[in-house]
Amino acid sequence: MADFQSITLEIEAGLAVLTLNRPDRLNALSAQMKSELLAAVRKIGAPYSGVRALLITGSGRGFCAGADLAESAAQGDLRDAGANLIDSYHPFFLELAALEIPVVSAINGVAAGAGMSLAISADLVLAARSAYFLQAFVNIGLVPDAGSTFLLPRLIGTQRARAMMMLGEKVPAETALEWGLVYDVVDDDKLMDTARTLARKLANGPTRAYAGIRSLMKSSADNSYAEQLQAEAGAQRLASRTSDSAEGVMAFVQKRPADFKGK
Ligand code: T3D
Repeated sequence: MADFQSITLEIEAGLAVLTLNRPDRLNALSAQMKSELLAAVRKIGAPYSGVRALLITGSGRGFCAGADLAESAAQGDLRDAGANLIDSYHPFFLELAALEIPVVSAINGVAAGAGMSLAISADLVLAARSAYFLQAFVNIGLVPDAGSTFLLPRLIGTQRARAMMMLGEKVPAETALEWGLVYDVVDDDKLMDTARTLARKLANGPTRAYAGIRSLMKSSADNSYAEQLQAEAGAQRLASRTSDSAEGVMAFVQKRPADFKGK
């Protein structure tokens, strides 16, 4: 367990579990938490870290209530939210997006503001039945940030994204599932077991193929059809040369489960 104050990070057998840990503030993103998140994601993404999947969740009754508004208020007239984003949010969100391993988020309660941006930055978002999503920004006169205007319309379409962003209303987990914002919704008491099982499956899977899938899903947002076919061919060339691909094919022929090593 690494030595952090506002988060915890456990790494076991290739699975990293990162827990936001300021439950009395609904895990709001303080300066300290953001700097610890950056350190954690760098540790996870470091060469030879051995981490093959990341699970992100929150402690207590919230996933993350977004920016720590007590800190925002304390900045008073000197506050420049744009500078805050560039200095203390973007480095973390960019490193998270650049990870070459699958990321799962387990949404245990409210995911609001930049906390919602974090929730939907994951490849697979799993929500507890009592959880909800909130584009809280507009309620305090701000615009969505930390990637929400990029990710949200791509996940749920522009009309629903605009409604969430402009109305600032709670979207319950079941609605989020219907809209395609989350992969699945489970009973609250099953959330962490289900999330760990899912993340463990990914940690034991063909890691380099997952890296290729992450990269292709990103490039498909902007590429033409022809460019994306080309990107698929490039990624497939790399994947087909991995030991895991050789193992997958051999396991199929020998009618046994594949034993992927992430190489
Ligand atoms: O400058 C920049 O940093 C730019 C970046 C901006 C990114 C953003 O994320 S902007 C959006 C910031 N987030 C919000 O506006 C959400 C604020 N919170 C809420 O609207 C509500 O707390 C919730 C809807 C999330 C939950 O409501 P509820 O009724 O379940 O809980 P609560 O009683 O409001 O909150 C519980 C405690 O957590 C409470 O403290 P207390 O009274 O028990 O001492 C509350 O003040 C605290 N808390 C909740 N959210 C935040 C927070 N403390 C600091 N920052 C928060 N965001």
